[in-house]
Amino acid sequence: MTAPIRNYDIAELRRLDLAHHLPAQTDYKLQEALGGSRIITRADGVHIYDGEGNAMLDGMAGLWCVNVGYGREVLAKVAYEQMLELPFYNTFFKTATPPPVKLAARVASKMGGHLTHVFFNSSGSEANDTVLRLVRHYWALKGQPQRKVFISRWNAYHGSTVAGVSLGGMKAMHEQGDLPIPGVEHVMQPYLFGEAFGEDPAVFAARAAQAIEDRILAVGPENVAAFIGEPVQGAGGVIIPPEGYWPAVEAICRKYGILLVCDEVICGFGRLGQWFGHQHYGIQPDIIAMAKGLSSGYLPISAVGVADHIVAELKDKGGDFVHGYTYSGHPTAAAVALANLDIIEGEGLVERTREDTGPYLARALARLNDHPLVGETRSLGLIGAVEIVREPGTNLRFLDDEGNAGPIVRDICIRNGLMVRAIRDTIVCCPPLIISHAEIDQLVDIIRRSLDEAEPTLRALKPAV
Ligand code: PXG
Repeated sequence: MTAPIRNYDIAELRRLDLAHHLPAQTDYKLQEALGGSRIITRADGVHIYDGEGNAMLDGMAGLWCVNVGYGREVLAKVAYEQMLELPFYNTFFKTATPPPVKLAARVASKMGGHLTHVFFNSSGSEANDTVLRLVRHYWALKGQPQRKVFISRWNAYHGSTVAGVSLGGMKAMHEQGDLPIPGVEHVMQPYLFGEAFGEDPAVFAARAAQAIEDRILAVGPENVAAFIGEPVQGAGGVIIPPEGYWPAVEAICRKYGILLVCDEVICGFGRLGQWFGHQHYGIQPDIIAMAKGLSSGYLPISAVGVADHIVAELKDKGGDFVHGYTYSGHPTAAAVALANLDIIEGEGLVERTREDTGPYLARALARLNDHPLVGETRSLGLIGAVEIVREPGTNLRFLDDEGNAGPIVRDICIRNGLMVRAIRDTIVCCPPLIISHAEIDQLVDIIRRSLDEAEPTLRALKPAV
């Protein structure tokens, strides 16, 4: 069902936006120059609508999160009913409410293996703060308090809080706020196209995993608490590691008794065609962080899945885990998340992504490989990327500074009715899991048309050689 269409005074909203609002991850000078933010007023299915009434295919599922698509009346009803019964109560000091308890059990059944328990938070960043505190607390309980170091990857994204930015590997984010905090080490990412063009994938997978072992040895294995990684790096540019990488990383963690943490904030809840991304790679993390698809973004909620052996240590040693947020296990958010999981399960969206729409997207994107601006297309499940290059068959970018072409193509895509993200010179997509074949074709056709339109501008950028 579509929400009633309200008439907004968009000019006034943009004026207020400039006068009072600091939107997230925004250049405020540019916001001013553009006369305010783009105002999205409503959405339905896989489409979003802006204040001028323009419809756009939402190739990003909001911000990698609206897995079940927009306009799900049942989620609104569940929130309404829960708010009337118990809008809020906390989970501090040995208290709980029904929705988070039921949701913990439900999430545990999807995680499987030795991941049996769940700690709730409201965002992916908060989940990773919980990860950092939980892991260090665990090692202290184990009598190894010196095990503090997290190993992560350059270009990883783990959030925007102090722990999230520190664990993440975004240099531009590190530069603001004197981060990372001590005790985080970054190693190379498994980005074959960008960093090892032409190298044999198996050799590269082994080399990228070896970089982790080398760093463990440099830091001293007795000081390393955990390795953290997204199964597929999302905000880093949809970096899909080559086959063999994850099993090798898991083996290295086991060899040195280091905890393996998977950040499933994007990869969870069907995105890669399994309930969780690590299940696609056949590995068994000790901790996972999840958010986004847990509620399909209808309300903010995130969770940390924890292995039984960690929980056993907490239960054995006792003492408060002095950590938690007011909204940990928020009953309304948890109730909506449960109903969201009912939809994902009831509509078979995980299997559909794995067996039908995921392969369909891969084939559709592959049709772009003959385009003179395309260096590579790749996807796994319903997350994909198109690499923009100056010469086909290479990974040469426009100008020496990577990052000029992506935003140009992205802006044309948006004008042509497709919301996508540009990450440097990579166009990425992550549509709602309900997307149809025809809409996938449309998504890819708009990218092609936009590349065609952008080509003269991009060729004009080409540096004189
Ligand atoms: N981990 C991963 C893997 C993420 O993708 C977070 C943690 C943090 O979640 P919260 O809910 O705190 O935002 C994310 C979030 C982008 C972009 O530019 C990506 C995210 C958030 C905002 C922008 O692609 N991912």
